[in-house]
Amino acid sequence: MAETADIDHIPAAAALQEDGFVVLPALLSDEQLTAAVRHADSLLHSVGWSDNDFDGRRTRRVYSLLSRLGGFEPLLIHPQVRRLVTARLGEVHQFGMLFLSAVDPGQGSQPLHFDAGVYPLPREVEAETNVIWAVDDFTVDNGATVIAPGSHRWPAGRRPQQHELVPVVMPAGSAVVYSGRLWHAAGENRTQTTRRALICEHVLPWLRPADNHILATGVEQLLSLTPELRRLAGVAPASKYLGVVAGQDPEQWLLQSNRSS
Ligand SMILES: O=C(O)CCC(=O)C(=O)O
Repeated sequence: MAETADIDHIPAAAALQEDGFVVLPALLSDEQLTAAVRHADSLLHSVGWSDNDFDGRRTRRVYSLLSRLGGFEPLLIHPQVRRLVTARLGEVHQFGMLFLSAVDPGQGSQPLHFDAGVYPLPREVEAETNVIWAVDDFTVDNGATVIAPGSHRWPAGRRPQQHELVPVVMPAGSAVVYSGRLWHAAGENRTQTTRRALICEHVLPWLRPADNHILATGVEQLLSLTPELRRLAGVAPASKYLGVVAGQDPEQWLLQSNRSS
């Protein structure tokens, strides 16, 4: 089983660097967890199963969360998680894929993968640092994410064997932070209950994010977000010359467009 780290005592950043992941147990208060669970319930209410083997034909997924953050907001900006992600990717980074995943009873194991595999980059590039929040307890039987510790260092082409995989068992309200190069997958759900997770990828600012948050969220909703979440949505430019709007800082442009509308 993957070991957990007490972020106050074990240097979580060092564990993340060394093992490619770190489990941060019970980060949420009872109130925050209750709000997140309620929000997950409401989002999943009318959602059907995915239509492909990767996402899972007994898995429900909800995307475009920035326009309906509800009880998920504290998870996306949790200070301990933010510090770890920033230590890996630098001050300016953005959300990649961001979704709620509900692995229902009967869902088999997901194909093993590493998230940064969507980018045609050398394996050595740390392009992503990602977080899986347990909305429900993650157990060996209910589809806890399985990971291959240390696999973020493996060369291209090496794939995990079954004996190299360990389940990330953690109570609801915990998070696993992991490298985008770490091999992992959602586990098989052999129970009668659903295992829900909020999955939040973060990518370098000069890469195209897997999800187009600007379009999915829209200008009006972007303006309703905090400046931090707007930056994470991809509004922040990667540099003075990358990601500007008509030569202007996008944040300034957005605020001006709001004033003049
Ligand atoms: O749900 C999980 O445990 C992991 C899902 C995942 O890695 C993915 O869909 O990319």
